[in-house]
Amino acid sequence: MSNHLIIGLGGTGGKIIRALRKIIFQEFREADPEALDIGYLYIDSDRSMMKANDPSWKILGNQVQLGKNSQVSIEGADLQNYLDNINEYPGIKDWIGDKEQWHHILRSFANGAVVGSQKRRLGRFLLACNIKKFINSLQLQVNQLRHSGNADVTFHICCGLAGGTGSGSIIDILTQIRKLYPSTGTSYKVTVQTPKENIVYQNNLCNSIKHNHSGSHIAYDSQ
Ligand SMILES: Nc1nc2c(ncn2[C@@H]2O[C@H](COP(=O)(O)OP(=O)(O)OP(=O)(O)O)[C@@H](O)[C@H]2O)c(=O)[nH]1
Ligand SMILES: [Mg+2]
Repeated sequence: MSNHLIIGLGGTGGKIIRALRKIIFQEFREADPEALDIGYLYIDSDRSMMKANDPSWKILGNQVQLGKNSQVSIEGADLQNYLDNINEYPGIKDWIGDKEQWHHILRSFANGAVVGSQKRRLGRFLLACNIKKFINSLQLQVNQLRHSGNADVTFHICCGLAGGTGSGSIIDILTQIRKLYPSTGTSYKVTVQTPKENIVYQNNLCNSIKHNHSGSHIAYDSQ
């Protein structure tokens, strides 16, 4: 079987991975059957679905939660420091926008962790601040899949479009994957889960994905 890496962004991405792992468990009676060459990467600024004993990942009395190597928390820490020294971050500087506006946004989190909060640019910012962590985890997953001897990997990227984390990070995630794995043997599938009412916005994002990345895309009706 060919290699597949399922990448879930934000809460919706995590829920898609969780549903897939439950279906696999129901079929095979184990979470990671040897017959399937599937890796997972769940990236979120909200860690509530990442706990080892989270009951929502249970099926037929068994826990199918992801291992730590499959989880990338991009919760924000010290974002103000990035803003104060923005010239040191050329990869962020050009799109981050008005520092004053950010001041108000970050203040709303007080001393708590900064999560995407349905703000796409914040989701992008959070990924940018954690990009090395993401790249390390991505490479680890791809290397593990390639141990089978087959170098080809299909990347499946899943997320919702109305949140901050998933829709804010999807373009950069695709770009990083294409940069790291440019070989022609590598293919991409972007699974965007969105209700029908969002069709206009969905199309805008999909066009953006098509123009910037030649990977295929499947739109889902979540209803
Ligand atoms: N109507 C609609 N709701 C959505 C869509 N995508 C996500 N949602 C809802 O928006 C909320 C946030 O969705 P998440 O998938 O958790 O968003 P996220 O990518 O994690 O981003 P944040 O939570 O904002 O950081 C949830 O209540 C979702 O059900 C969408 O495309 N359409
Ligand atoms: Mg969320």
